[in-house]
Amino acid sequence: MAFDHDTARGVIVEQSRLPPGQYIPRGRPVIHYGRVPSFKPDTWDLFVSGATASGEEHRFTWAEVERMPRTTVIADFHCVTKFSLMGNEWSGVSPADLMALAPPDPGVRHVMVWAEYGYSANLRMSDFKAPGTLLAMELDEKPLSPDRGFPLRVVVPHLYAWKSVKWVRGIEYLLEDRRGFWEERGYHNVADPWGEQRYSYQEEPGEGPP
Ligand SMILES: Nc1nc2c(c(=O)[nH]1)N[C@H]1C(S)=C(S)[C@@H](COP(=O)(O)O)O[C@H]1N2
Ligand SMILES: [Mo]
Repeated sequence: MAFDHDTARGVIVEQSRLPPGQYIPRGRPVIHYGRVPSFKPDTWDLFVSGATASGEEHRFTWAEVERMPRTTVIADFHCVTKFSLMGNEWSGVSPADLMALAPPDPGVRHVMVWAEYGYSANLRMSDFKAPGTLLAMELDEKPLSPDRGFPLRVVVPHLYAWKSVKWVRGIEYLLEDRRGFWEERGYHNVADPWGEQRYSYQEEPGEGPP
């Protein structure tokens, strides 16, 4: 994971490199499990739940999320099925800015990212807070398309792309790690593409929940 802060452009830029076993496909594949949800701005909200500092759940309307500070990240994106999408410009809310509005309990070490229809992915707090991680609203200076996660998705460019949850609806702070949707179905709990951490049978002690 190598990210630089380009202060002249005000963006965070990842050093572009193809991880082992990955290739650059023709076109720009879109992948997800299930249907594309529709966005209903009047009822949509983003929750921050679990082990919050106050013990209360936080909820933000779409208008409130739109007013949060913006960060831009330029980074590649690696799917475990071996294609990589290089040089994506994501813009949205950094986890640090969201956590300032909805602080976690000091004991929080993991998060579960929740999407429409119950899709989820767990992240170590260190990966959630990493410089390239974003709650993105835009890709390449345009609002996300519906199939890429409109209105809001997480991007974790330094991990395999199933961790980059589309159609995000909430962040759950965890005191103990728990497996998300693909992590429960045989995929690696950490998912570092540089270490080819593809499957759960590759996990070393300490890399997954007991
Ligand atoms: N909500 C949700 N997010 C998801 C998925 C999904 O099935 N549901 N699939 C993941 C997988 S496996 C990949 S490779 C990326 C694909 O992102 P893209 O369609 O923008 O290329 O989204 C991830 N985020
Ligand atoms: Mo994927």
